[in-house]
Amino acid sequence: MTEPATPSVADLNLDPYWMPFTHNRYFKQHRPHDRLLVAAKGAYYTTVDGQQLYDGLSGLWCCGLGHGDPRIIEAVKRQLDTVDYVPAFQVSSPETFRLADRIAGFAPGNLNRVFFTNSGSEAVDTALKIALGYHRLRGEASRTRFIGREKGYHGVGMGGISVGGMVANRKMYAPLMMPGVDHLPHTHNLREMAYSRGMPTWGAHLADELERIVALHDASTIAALIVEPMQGSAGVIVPPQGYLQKLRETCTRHGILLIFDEVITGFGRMGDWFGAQAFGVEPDLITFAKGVNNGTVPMGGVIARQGIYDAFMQGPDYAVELFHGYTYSGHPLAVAAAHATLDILESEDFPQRYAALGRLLEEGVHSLRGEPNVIDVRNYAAAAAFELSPLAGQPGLRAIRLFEDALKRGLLVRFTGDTIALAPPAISTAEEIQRLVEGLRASIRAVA
Ligand code: PXG
Ligand code: PLP
Repeated sequence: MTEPATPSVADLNLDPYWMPFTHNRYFKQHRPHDRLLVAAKGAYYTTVDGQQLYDGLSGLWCCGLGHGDPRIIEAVKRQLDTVDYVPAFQVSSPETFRLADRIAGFAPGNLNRVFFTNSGSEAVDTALKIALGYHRLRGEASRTRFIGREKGYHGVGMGGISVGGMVANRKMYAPLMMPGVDHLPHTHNLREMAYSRGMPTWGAHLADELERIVALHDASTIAALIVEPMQGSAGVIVPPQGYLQKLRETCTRHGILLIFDEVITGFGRMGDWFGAQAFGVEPDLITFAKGVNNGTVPMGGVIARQGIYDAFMQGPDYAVELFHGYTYSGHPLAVAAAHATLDILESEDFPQRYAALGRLLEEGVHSLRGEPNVIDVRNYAAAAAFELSPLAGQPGLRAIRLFEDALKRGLLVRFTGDTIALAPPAISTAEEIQRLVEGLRASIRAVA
């Protein structure tokens, strides 16, 4: 790797910062300057050395409008000058109420009650608690089980890893995980669905597994099913045609709540406001985060069907109904950033712009079929991925090499296993998508 270019970076002590989801030893040994970012504007980051990096994953799926939009920045600055913090419990601000009202307006059907958190992980644990409470309050306290899905990512809270299906995120914490969780099989099958454009035609029958799981445990013990409409973290695994509809029907038939974890799929990425609308399936609860305020200030939340909220509204009206909340639920800075983000999403019809970008992306990424070691290409709206065959005995290494080669070409992308995931900012031009694809083609060849 290159020698440190500026004294300030050369002097930087990398040891104390324990980096999340990162190979800490490798990073600290190599001190990669192209992974130390100091500025961002539009679709580009700037590294400490002044290199421009195209932001191929919109941050971590959160900055879909690109970076530094003056309308969002100004809204946050204005908020700081007005009020920095408002207590979240027993007190609020008009803007927080107004934000919940707006989010309810974008949500499908009668999902119209919004609870704020600070992250997707907290949103997931909140949704699981709401599901348990709902059944208990309705006299079905035996409904305590949750069903997740293999390869699912629901953040890193104890609830989220329990319903999640990523073994590396789970195995270390096995004794702490929630009891009474079962998992649907994942829908990733290269033999049947490699190179699908959009939703694979094969795989709806995998939803029938839910009937088997219900028969095993009995519906009276199951509180909720939680799935990502499109699995993001696992590497853009798109639901097969008819699959989510079947899950919905089975849940309805058995009184099981359906939770869509829309932390990645919410707020435009799927070409509609939520994956629920894009895929035409209405869940009972939606979790969101990331795109709600373009990643500017941490924020997440849960949107509940009105009947779920209503079930909690019991007992004397001076009593707290849900013993749950975060110091920073509905933080004024996050709320301000969200209003500005929603203004832009709404006025410039960003869901449609994501869909249009998706058409370019689809053409681009599928042209990588046939490149060395590429074994799958998949996409839905403005999300795409390609999968590489692993190096013998060293799974993941080929993708790491590709990631590093792409950085040299000015492209920041994301790898998971041997899959490269792409979620470009919606403001990207056709030329930028072409440069992204051609840069990745060169990287695929370089690491072959
Ligand atoms: N649910 C889903 C569906 C997610 O994608 C979370 C919950 C957790 O959100 P927080 O805000 O607690 O991180 C996520 C987060 C990646 C990547 O590279 C994906 C996520 C986070 C970081 C990286 O795919 N998803
Ligand atoms: N731990 C302690 C000791 C606390 O007092 C609190 C909040 O008051 C928390 C954890 C939870 O923090 P947060 O509300 O930011 O999630």
